[in-house]
Amino acid sequence: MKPDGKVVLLGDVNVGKTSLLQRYTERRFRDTVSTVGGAFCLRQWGPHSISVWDTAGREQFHGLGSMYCRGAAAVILTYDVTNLQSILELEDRFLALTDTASADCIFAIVGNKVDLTDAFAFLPETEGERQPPEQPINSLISTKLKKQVHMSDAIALYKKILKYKMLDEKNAPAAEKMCFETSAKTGYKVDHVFETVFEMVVPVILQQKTEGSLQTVDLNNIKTTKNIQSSCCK
Ligand SMILES: Nc1nc2c(ncn2[C@@H]2O[C@H](COP(=O)(O)OP(=O)(O)OP(=O)(O)O)[C@@H](O)[C@H]2O)c(=O)[nH]1
Ligand SMILES: [Mg+2]
Repeated sequence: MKPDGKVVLLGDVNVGKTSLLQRYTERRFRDTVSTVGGAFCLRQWGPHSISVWDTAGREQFHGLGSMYCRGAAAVILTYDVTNLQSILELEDRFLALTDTASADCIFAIVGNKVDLTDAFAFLPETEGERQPPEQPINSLISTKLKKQVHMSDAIALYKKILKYKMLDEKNAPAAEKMCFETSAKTGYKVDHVFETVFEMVVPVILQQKTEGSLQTVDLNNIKTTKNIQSSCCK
């Protein structure tokens, strides 16, 4: 059965796209291998089935990106908070791939690996979902790295995307709502990202369905016109 909508994860190699999807679907963090091509999983969201595509960040698969984005209802642009280049790449290399996405595509920007820089990434995401850590939170950050990308950088990128898409800031979802920091390793905010995106793609899916049914009507009209023409020409 064809899914009702499509969500695509895009971003540079090693930022943690596969780990984020794995954390969300399998509820765990485990070793990954660099993705080859792309893979998807299906998620049921209310009455809608949504395919979530994990794509390869490696340069050699770059050409496939726009194919995966075709008709996408949402794109999750992912970077690594400890790697400045990874957010620059989103603008330079990945944004253009979304030209094939749905006209009303939702954009989310996700800064992953926040466990490497911030103690809050070890806090349970929702009350009661996970046990708070027994050790002092600061001692959990084993290799504290310098945060190279801040939320303000992601918000600036989001605004650039709206400009690129020629969308009015007033009508688009607010940047503050669509920029996230996550940790696939601890699970911090991972559900929140996917659930926010799914919630927001429902109207896009409904719109796509309406357009689809309108197209069917158009096709029928074309058929009728052709029939009329052929009978005229007899
Ligand atoms: N500390 C930490 N490491 C992470 C996190 N997410 C992913 N990693 C690690 O980063 C590396 C790359 O993760 P992947 O999920 O394979 O990255 P990817 O974006 O899918 O990479 P490609 O498939 O090559 O495009 C792996 O060693 C992961 O264990 C995270 O939230 N925190
Ligand atoms: Mg991957």
